[in-house]
Amino acid sequence: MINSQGEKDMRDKILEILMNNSNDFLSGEVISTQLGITRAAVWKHIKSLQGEGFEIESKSRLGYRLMAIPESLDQVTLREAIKTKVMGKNLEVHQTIDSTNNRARDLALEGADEGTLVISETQSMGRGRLGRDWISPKGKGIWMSLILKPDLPPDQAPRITAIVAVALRKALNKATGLDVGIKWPNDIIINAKKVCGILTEIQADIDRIHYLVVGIGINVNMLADDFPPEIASTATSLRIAMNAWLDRRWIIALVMEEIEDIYLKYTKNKDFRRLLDQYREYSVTLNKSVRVIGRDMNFEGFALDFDTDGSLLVKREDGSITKVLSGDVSVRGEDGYV
Ligand code: BTX
Repeated sequence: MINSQGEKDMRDKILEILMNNSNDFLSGEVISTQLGITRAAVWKHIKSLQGEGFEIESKSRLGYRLMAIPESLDQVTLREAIKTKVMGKNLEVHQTIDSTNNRARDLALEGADEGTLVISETQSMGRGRLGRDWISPKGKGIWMSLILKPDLPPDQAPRITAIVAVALRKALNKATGLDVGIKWPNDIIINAKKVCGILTEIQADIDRIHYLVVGIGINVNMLADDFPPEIASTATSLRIAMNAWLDRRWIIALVMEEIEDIYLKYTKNKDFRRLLDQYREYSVTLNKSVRVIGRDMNFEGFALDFDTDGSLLVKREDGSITKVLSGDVSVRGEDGYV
């Protein structure tokens, strides 16, 4: 049983060595010399990794060889999969946690770098906007939070949600080949159902963002009966849409690539208009009759356009235009969820 931090670090080092030499057998002696531990200790870690689901062939005189890694997410194998320079470079993987957004917030408060990523196999208190729950069944989705530190005033934070939405849409389209849309402000849609949600939380002064935690929940390998009845008709997963199981590591890597590309371009040239064009192109909200339901508003109108701060412009029956800020409202198409 591996329980101390030192033991965990050793487990990670042994796994790294095995991954970097997976074409050959590596003797217990070579590993033990490299790490300054006994061969018995190496053997104990190998047994424990096998218990976690790593397939490690063991041959007397030859040593150990890694044959296959388990589906469950793990810091070492995920680090290997993610090829980006900033996003996901610092990585924390948990088996279970209350909410990855909470952990990312704590890390940001401790000064974690931009691009730090927290992932968990399940969340006991995953949340959406306005105190809503986010269902996060173990091992079936991607529940993760990314720390960003854009040099922006806080009223422009919705732009970051829009940037991440555009990046997620692109990544999920690459992963599935399917039509993927964006429902303003924070849902990614396949077949008119929610496959992914974004929860942006912010820590800021009046004129400057300190950090943003962008929580991303992607339903990957859930089947229809993994969704509780109250969301069965509005939620879907990549597996349901594709009729195929997907590798979560690959999708996380794709998402990190797209966020890095789009976010870093934006922070360099600050050209939000170009980004809005892409947001408009894939929007399933625009040019539709919508119902705006907020804390202190409830009205019908026509979704006209997005403003340069990322808000939605809705034309009301009397011809007036109301600017709807994200965070305050849910927008429902008149014909159902989208
Ligand atoms: P939202 O408020 O737009 O959506 C929440 C609503 O979506 C719920 O009220 C429910 O109706 C529905 N819902 C709940 N779970 C799911 C699901 N798995 N799939 C589809 N629909 C669902 C969206 O908020 C933002 C969600 C962000 C989730 C990530 S996961 C990692 C990070 N940690 C955390 O606590 N939240 C974020």
